[in-house]
Amino acid sequence: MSALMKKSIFFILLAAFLASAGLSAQNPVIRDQYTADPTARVFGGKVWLFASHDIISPVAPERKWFCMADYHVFSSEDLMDWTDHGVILSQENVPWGKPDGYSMWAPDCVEKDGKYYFVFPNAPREGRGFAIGVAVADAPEGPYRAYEKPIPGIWGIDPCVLQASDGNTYLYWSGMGLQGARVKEDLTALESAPVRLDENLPQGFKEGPFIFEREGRFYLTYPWVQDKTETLAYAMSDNPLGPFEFKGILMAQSPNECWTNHHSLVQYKGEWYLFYHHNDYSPAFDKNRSVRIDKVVFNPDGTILPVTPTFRGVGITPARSLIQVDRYSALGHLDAYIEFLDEQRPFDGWYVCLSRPGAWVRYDRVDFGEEAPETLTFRYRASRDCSVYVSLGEAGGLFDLPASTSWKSVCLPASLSTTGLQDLRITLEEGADLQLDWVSFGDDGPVVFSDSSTALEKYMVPAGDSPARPDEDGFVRRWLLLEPISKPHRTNNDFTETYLRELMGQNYFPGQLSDVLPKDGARANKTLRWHAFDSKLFNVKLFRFASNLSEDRYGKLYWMATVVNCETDIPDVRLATGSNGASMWWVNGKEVVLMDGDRRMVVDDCASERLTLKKGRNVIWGAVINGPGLSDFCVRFLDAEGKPVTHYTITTK
Ligand code: FUB
Repeated sequence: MSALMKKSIFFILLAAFLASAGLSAQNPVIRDQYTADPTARVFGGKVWLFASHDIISPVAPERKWFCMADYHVFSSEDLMDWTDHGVILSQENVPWGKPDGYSMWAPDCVEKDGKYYFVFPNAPREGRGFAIGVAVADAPEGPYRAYEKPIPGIWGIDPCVLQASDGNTYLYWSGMGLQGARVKEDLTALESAPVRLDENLPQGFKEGPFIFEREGRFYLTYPWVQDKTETLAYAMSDNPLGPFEFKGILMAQSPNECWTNHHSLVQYKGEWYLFYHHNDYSPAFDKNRSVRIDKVVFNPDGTILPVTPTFRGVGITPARSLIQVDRYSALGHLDAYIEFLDEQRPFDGWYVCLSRPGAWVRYDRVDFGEEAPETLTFRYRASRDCSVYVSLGEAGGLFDLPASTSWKSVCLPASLSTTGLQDLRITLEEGADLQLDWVSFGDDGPVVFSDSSTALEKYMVPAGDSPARPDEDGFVRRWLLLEPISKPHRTNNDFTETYLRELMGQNYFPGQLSDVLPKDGARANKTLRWHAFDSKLFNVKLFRFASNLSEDRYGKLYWMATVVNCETDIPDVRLATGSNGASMWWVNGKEVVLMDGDRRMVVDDCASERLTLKKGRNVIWGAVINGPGLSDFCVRFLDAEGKPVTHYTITTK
């Protein structure tokens, strides 16, 4: 081991990649766009989240008001991993709505006889204020078609539908107080005159009614301004249209004065959850909000215990994932606080700062499974050497973190006899101003890297939780990379077309070229793992990736994959590639580019035939082989005029 290597202590990125990142139901739950006014419904065993989609006004950004042009829907089977099914309805597709009204406020959705009825308020072409419309689909994710006309006789916002046990369907909304009426099952018309629901309730502005039935009783829950901003309050009745008796506050007003709150309650897998919103990603502008989830507990008499909003949210976090301790369950005292990693890029998330000895952060419900971990990786920054004590139930240990003014990941041996479900607590023992981005437990033993190998951070970083976008030149920078396979070659002249087809046609791992990608950190075979990266450069530096793993970096075959997600079909595009050395590329299972010979990395060196990127997921696979010398690649899509295609997102699942 070189002197440099001895000096370096376990500089590592990799242990963190052993984990499958992103699986954790921390708040907010949607981390790449604003979401508000959540209505959660259970269809087909999954939770479907119908939400408003807050944006900054594209026409008058200085107008600080609500602005929404469309709706997305999200689904989850575990409330932890959410799939964004994309836009289900936009303002241009509502025949009766203003195509530039930007008023697609709080929605709801219900199912009846295999049809999904999506109910939403919108600004009508004629007149002022809001009408309430309906769009229908055969599946919760759409496609939805809006009715020609809004529901007659309603002016208002915040529709909520109840399919009651009495066999009737009821619609509730706000506008001139909270109102409710019986409606037809297909929501085309009211079947009874609207009644006021709030007449017996305490004074104060109310909106956003959400009504549900539980054990024969009806709960009218609603945002209510008791003091300055909206609390969530509730009332109960034996009748779906009341009269309702006020019961109390379900969630207090927010301390940072986000003026609105809006919510729904849902029972899923035996537990009750409150979906609500807060302006986590937009502290300076409270009309850009984000959905959160916390648990709800009912008292034996049917009343509801007040819900405390948390960052930690619901669900269990695997110990071997990136544990975002800034989404804490509790903080030690005022010497611990959170900050954005980058204020200009709020969706990158936060770090927690332990500013003085004694400051601590606690993160509950970490699952270690049956095996105690062998390593603990910290991603951190600190201007002084720090020591932290990590406790997990009975187990605990002291960890030294050397000063580092830039973000760095350090993997340390951890002899913590910890299994099962534990609450994690990290206390600063020595040092000051320790900033922690995440921690992650692992199994493979710490890997010692030389200082130069830490330079990988200059080229690529672990893929973020939120979907990525191509860069402004259209280059795809998010990739799953398989640790390189040894294929010694003294020269690159061997890379003929026949040789490449034979080499890359062999089977190296299960699921090769398949539509389903391996998880970040998953093993491809006994020795090699997959890692999801965001490249800092347009060209992905495979050589750096290899040299970070071992000194042996020549004569390697690399496999890579990514997913391009399109909102609509994108026809007439070419996959343009460059690589050092030879490579092959596949789109949706079909070979589209083969680059043979002794190549240098040249942008758009080869391009595929014209192809269509289909609406939804498009899976791209690649394989690059190199003998002596550096290795890298770049990939982008070009349109019919040769311009980069940039209107899609990139994920690795
Ligand atoms: O999202 C716009 C409006 O803010 C909703 O309709 C209200 O309930 C409030 O959350």
